[in-house]
Amino acid sequence: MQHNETELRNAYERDGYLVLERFRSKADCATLRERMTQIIRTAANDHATSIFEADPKNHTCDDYFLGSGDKIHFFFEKDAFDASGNLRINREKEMLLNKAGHALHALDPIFKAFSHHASQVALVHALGLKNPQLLQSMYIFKQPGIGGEVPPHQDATFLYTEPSTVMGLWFALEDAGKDNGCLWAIPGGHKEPLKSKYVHKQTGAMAFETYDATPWDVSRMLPLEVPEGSLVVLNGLLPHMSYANRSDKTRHAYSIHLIDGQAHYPESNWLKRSHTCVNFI
Ligand SMILES: O=C(O)CCC(=O)C(=O)O
Repeated sequence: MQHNETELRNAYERDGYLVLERFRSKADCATLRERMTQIIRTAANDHATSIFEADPKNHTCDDYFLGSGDKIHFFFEKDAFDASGNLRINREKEMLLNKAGHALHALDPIFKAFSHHASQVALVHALGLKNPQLLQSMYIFKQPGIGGEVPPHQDATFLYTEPSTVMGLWFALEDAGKDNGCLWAIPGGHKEPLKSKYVHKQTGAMAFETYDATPWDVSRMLPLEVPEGSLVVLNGLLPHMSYANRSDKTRHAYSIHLIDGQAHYPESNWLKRSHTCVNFI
């Protein structure tokens, strides 16, 4: 690794995130973007029309979402449709998607190779994961004009271990700035407790268990504007968000989430660990 490991770990522990500019090459980013286009075109017969909503008030929890842990499923942007469910704008399918997930890292060889890059394996070990396991992957499109806001949240709401070990690796596959919906985060906010958990109830239904309903103070969020190829590492307890993309620019990102295999992974997580969890080597 080019960076000093102790400095990286100290900064990660202090701030709850790291921004590593141009961690991956432009060629690697282009390979992933092109591969995603191919996957979408090959899946043209996939008629599912689930819409992804990140807002906890309307969070997507249909069977298509809950069954996506070991598949590559596609989710549309809410603003692509009108109130009657008809397409509002005339664009190719690939320009209407919100995200694809959640097993790209396990099912597609190109995404698998990108995800397991040796530099990332070294990094997560340096940051303290003893037995890193790769659990889920998402390709996030943040489409021009309709890319929706991702409200402030902690990733440990959606993936939790005891103790909390979740770590997100978010790769900017294109330049991400304030205009096209870059990430924002509260430095040091990972030291605050988890506000809610998305749990699979014994009834089979999904629900948010809320421990603190106070909204995050968005005035404490800093923009993480990064050039293409940059990696943002996010502690699972770090409050972060992204605003809507109202620009005419795309802002593709690829995000993977890891846990430490030494920690307990409760069965109440929406994602079944047995499905796609792989050693991060
Ligand atoms: O890419 C985005 O806009 C948000 C991503 C995010 O919040 C996440 O990966 O946890």
